[in-house]
Amino acid sequence: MTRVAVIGAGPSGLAQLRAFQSARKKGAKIPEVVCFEKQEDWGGLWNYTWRTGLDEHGEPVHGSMYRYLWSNGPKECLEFADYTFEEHFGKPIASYPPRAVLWDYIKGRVQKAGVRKWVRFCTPVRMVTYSKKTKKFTVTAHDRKKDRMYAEEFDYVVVASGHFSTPNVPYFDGLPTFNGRVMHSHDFRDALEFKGKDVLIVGRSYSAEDIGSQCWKYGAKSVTTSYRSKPMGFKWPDNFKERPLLQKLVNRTAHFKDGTTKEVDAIILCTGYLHHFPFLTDDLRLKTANRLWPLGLYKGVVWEENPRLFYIGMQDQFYTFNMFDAQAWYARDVIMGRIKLPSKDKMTKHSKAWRKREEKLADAEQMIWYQGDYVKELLEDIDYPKFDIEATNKTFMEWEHHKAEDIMGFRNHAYRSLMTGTMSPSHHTPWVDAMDDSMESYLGDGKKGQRREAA
Ligand code: FAD
Ligand code: NA7
Repeated sequence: MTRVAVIGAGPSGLAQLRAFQSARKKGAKIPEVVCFEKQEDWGGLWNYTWRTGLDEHGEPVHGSMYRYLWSNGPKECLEFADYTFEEHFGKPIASYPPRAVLWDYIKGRVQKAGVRKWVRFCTPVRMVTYSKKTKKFTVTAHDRKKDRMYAEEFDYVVVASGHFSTPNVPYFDGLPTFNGRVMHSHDFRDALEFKGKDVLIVGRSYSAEDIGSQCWKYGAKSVTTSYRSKPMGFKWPDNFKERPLLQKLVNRTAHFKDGTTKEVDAIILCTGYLHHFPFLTDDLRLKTANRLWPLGLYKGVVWEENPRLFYIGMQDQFYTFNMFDAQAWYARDVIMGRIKLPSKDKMTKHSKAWRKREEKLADAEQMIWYQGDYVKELLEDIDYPKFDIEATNKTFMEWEHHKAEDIMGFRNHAYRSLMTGTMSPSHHTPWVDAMDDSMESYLGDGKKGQRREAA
């Protein structure tokens, strides 16, 4: 029997499990699927952990999510086309759910699909090798509960191990002797740690924006962000400033490129992540920065050097869950022989054309339309329920405009579901006042767990 190994049970790996289960439900004979997951539960980054550094087994902690994290884009743009928020929660819900609500939603679909038995939890993959002779992969995994290492053969491998887990940590003069807290965003967990403090954030992308906003919301005395390329340019509150790149620290004084200085108590390096696959040999390993079109992946999914290997979710992301679905359905159909791949040359030419277009993108709006076109192309070849990409892009545009209008208020907006047509209700409490990020509070009537109780 054909065997498929899926590495990771986050949204991308779970999309792969659901893709196979959906084919089986429609009567197809599917391969044996084994999913290796190093954590003890599924959901990937959405499965929050308080741990930092190493986990209970001595493995690097995968989680980069933090308490009070609310979706940074409208949920309408990531909704599964085959399992809506309304189906899961039994009613329409507001548009920017906190982490626990999204985790519950992700889990709901795979629980319904009955695929948990395909997952081997607490089992990190240590090594994957490919034999040209047998045309098989050998996957070596470590069952941490039994403390047993073993190897098994597979015909196909799907890498869905995520790429927002291994921190990219630059050096700045004075860091080794700075006697306040220094951390990377990967290790950030609770903004209340910074209440009353002067916080310096390095970076200008999503982590910098959101962690900076969180620290402000939970009572930091001041937030200073420092950018390498250009400022984020939002209308920030008075005690929130943007400065050009940090040059050095002298004791607690941060010196910036424009000659200004600021005394700070803590530094959070929101400087992004590395694509890191310590379990893959050179011939199988994707090497890329965080960008919309990594090279070497036909249709953003198929490893051109060896089309028995697939990667899901390796792009920088505007689209997330439903893009991972489209990718997983595509990988499934290649594996099941429903999609015939062109020659290697044709695949590489196709990827290079997408890359050329990617290099010309000038702003976030163009990037969203580009990624929408990419998802649209995948949808043409698969039986994932079609959804309106243009309308999804337009919702992303509204999101961008709402952020530009009010960075601390954009999450108060509501959007229409692109899957059901239902208009989402407004949330009961403005985001700046909503201190409790629990599912109970979010789905409730707003009378419990807000500012006065939490502060
Ligand atoms: P992950 O969620 O990272 O899951 C990968 C899985 O692989 C993990 O379970 C991990 O344990 C497992 N794994 C890794 N290595 C191994 C191994 N060797 N062996 C076995 N298992 C392994 N997206 C949104 O749509 N909205 C948001 O609001 C949003 N906020 C974000 C906030 C933060 C702080 C971060 C870091 C990301 C955010 N994202 C958001 C993007 C996020 O990347 C996706 O939502 C999604 O989690 C990606 O899914 P994934 O399965 O590709 O990767
Ligand atoms: P991103 O989006 O990859 O951004 C990384 C940021 O780090 C970006 O602003 C970079 O600056 C900055 N960076 C990287 N290296 C340096 C150095 N050496 N000096 C200064 N600044 C640097 O990662 P995020 O963590 O923000 O977002 C990842 C995901 O988490 C995302 O999907 C969100 O949904 C949540 P640049 O912009 O290139 O000047």
